[in-house]
Amino acid sequence: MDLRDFQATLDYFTEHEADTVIHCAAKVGGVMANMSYMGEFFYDSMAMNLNVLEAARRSGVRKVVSFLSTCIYPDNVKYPLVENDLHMGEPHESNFGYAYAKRMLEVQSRAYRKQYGVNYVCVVPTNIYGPNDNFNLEGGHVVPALIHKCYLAKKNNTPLVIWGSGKPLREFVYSEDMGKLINWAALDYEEETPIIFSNSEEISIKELVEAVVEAFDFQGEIIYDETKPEGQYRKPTDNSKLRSYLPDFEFTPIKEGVKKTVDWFVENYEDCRK
Ligand code: GFB
Repeated sequence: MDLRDFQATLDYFTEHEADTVIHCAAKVGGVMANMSYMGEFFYDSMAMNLNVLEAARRSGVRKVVSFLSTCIYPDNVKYPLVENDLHMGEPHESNFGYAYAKRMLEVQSRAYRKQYGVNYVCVVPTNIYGPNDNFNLEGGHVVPALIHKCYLAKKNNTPLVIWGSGKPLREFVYSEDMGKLINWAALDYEEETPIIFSNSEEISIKELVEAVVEAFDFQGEIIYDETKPEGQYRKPTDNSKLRSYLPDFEFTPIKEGVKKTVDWFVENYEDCRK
């Protein structure tokens, strides 16, 4: 159903009587999509969040795990980011519509804990990538967009064009690792304060390009188009809270995750989102 429609959402939750809800639904996209559709990113995500948590509450859902993102944290804050910095200033101008809608999801979860005693929690992943991602060249995030671009550049013998200078830094997490962490949170995370899910390992976009190029054995020209948006320069995280719970959790190294995603994309090219 359309989660922007409260009655349809409530009917669905009432009919299915869930015990736990994992709330991943939002209007999502890369830096260009966020900048181009700021109003929709705010309205659609706000509407979905309000409806999902309220329908969950009314239908007796005991636990909701909601997704935030490190990009919703303040742009001017002492790095690395820690969980409690969430409301300590304006987010980056490139995605404030999405960012404030997600911040209000944290506020709604906390308010519902206080009034209704429900165990609604929030997790904060860094940039997620992997199989089943959105490989759209304009609206997708950097990993899927570069994989799609490199596939076409190799096939058509054309240059691989990267947005920006390649200098910005990002932390990436492979989707299957995120799945395992979410399962843990659904079963065992009870705190009011969000928890950051990251490996706290920054790489530059240039290093990411090298991983994609290596995975495709691409030999062609690489062009950096500095007329394209770069978003935040960096958003490094402190994952010591996660490590206090899961000291031995192993994250998939970026080269291995990129290779797996490239293989999945090539195999599913016809049917994947793009
Ligand atoms: O993944 P991305 O769109 O999101 O961009 P953000 C990451 C970096 O990759 C930026 C560069 O510095 C881009 O300039 N980049 C280089 C590219 N080539 C490309 C390309 O072909 N496509 C894209 N998309 N980027 C998002 C937020 O910020 O982070 C969202 O806007 C969301 O709201 C997401 O939260 C996790 O990391 O800049």
